[in-house]
Amino acid sequence: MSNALVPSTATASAESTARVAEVQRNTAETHVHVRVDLDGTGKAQLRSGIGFLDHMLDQIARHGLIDLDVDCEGDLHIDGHHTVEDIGITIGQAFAKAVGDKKGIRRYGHAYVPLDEALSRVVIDFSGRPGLHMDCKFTAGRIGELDTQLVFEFFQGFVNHAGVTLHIDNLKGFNAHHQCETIFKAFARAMRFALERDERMAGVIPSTKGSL
Ligand SMILES: [Mn+2]
Repeated sequence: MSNALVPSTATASAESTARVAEVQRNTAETHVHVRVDLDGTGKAQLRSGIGFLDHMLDQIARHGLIDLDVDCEGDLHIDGHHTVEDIGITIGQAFAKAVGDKKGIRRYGHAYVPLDEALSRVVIDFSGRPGLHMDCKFTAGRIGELDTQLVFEFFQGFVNHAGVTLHIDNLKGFNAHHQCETIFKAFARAMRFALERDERMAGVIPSTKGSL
């Protein structure tokens, strides 16, 4: 079969379908509700229970031009681990649902984002294959109420459930708030590019395999 790059006939309606998804994920540790609109305007309603995480999720919405609602009741009396990881998982599930069959998207995206002395590069592939490669040596163990080790857990959760390959490199930075913010902003920009529709690829799944 070599028809992977031939537009299929059933794409016209798929392309006008809203890329919106809602996921409710309940465990004994957390209850997470996520709603996402990949073609949004950057509006966010965020109640993760961790202030600095809300600030980071806001970057995803704002710089990804994604509408994002996140509501979490987590076991923060233990620590932030389950909350941060499960929010990553649930956002990943919502993205996988919203992006659908990936017809017409660019698939790959990358961005470099600075914030004063800090600089990060994020490269994403909506490949269908989970893979996280993250290199960031945070200069502090905590940023506000967020344990910086949990940034990795957030992205691991996202990657596993969104089915993406994600390379995150913090290239420079002294202030941990800046390091983290450049990562989330670059992640948002990279996703925006990867998820936007490429007019020259209308109705085409961007893979020689014919599926992603
Ligand atoms: Mn900030």
